Amino acid sequence: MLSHPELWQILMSMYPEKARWALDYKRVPHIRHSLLPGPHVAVLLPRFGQKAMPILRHNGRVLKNSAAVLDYIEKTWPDPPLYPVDPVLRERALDIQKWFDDEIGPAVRRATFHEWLPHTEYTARRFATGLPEWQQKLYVSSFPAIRVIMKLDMRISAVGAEVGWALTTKALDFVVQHSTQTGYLVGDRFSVADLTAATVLFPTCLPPEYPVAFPMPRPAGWQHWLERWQNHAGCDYVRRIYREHRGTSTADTE
Ligand SMILES: N[C@@H](CCC(=O)N[C@@H](CS)C(=O)NCC(=O)O)C(=O)O
Repeated sequence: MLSHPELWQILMSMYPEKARWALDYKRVPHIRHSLLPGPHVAVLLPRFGQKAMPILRHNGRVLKNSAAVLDYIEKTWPDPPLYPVDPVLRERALDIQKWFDDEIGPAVRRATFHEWLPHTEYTARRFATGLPEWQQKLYVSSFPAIRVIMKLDMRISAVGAEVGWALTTKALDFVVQHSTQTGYLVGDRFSVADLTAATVLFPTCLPPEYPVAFPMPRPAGWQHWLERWQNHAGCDYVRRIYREHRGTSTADTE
């Protein structure tokens, strides 16, 4: 009998959300291991030789990087498909995934983390959502040290945030332009391209179907960030894709 796939994730992060969404979309029962940024390094590095998530383990195979994880999921559980059948369309969908993964995701992250990180309590509790209060408190108290490493690791700076604003506009304009005819980025149905674009843009548009609730109240800078985009037609696309295709969790454990 085949075992359930196991997914290592940060609950609030965009790339693990791609993997969760693909598993949920294909109704694959799975196990999730949620880690806190900072302590995650001690868990993942010795075991997998990598600290970035998602990491998927299934039947002795370990997949790292969200595109490789999605490719494995697609080939192991083909229905419903996330890759277009037509090879030209498939290549186009994978190119769009790559652009969002490599350029837009890190840029959105630099801009949003620039707003979140100075707010210790807010950011630490955001990452520790769902944990018992004593663990949240412990994480809040250790967060100033973790923040230093996160800033260096993700190259968070005011200049990076500026670039993030510009690339977010570019990405929102892109999804509007390319979904006008059919409602989807490639061909006339939901694909890996839509899943990736909507996931990478979730911190910009905050679709209600995103499966984890963010704490309130929001820091002013982040509130400003959200208000800046809410009326952009690109956010209508992101919210529609989430509403129509996100579905519910098939995880056995969260
Ligand atoms: N290009 C990678 C990016 C993965 C990534 O940056 N993951 C973040 C979460 S969104 C992470 O695990 N960061 C913690 C770390 O790198 O230590 C992918 O598509 O999987």
